[in-house]
Amino acid sequence: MSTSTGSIAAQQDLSQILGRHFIYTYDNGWQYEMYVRNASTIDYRIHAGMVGGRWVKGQTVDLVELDTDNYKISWTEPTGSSVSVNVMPSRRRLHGVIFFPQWIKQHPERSVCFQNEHLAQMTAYRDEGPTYPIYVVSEFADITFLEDCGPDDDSIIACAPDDLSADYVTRTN
Ligand code: FER
Repeated sequence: MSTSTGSIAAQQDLSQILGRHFIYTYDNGWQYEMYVRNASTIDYRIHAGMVGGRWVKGQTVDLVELDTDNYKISWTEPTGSSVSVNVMPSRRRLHGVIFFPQWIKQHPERSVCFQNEHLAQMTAYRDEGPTYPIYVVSEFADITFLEDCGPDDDSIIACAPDDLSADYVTRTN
């Protein structure tokens, strides 16, 4: 997806986002956790919200540095959902836009699983639809926990959200 050639694109410094693991709560109450494994891959868990309980490893993403302390991570899920998240790690803020296909709005529980083990089911739901109208959720979030785990660590996101201790998501730093 690297098609631009301008000076900002040529000077990408991803050092402040690569390997970062963070827990955040959107202003609508939805709580998420993301681990930036490397420049093209994230793992994540969803702790609360419309599709709370869902988790994913090895999702391919597009990651760019927009400016100082401002990274944009964008991808499309096997479900047909598209997501674009701006992360400001030092500012401890984030903004996400999620574009849900209509079938997830109607049946959110269908996407609540460890997606890696249900890829054929997810793409079947995606292709069955309905896709439209797209349900767009645009929200700011506070990053409540942030740590540097280094790259490609499989132990960071390794179990379902429900299998974590109660204080896992309430830790702050
Ligand atoms: C996020 C917003 C949405 C995020 C993931 C999603 C890991 C995924 C949504 C879905 O597929 O249901 O901030 O971060």
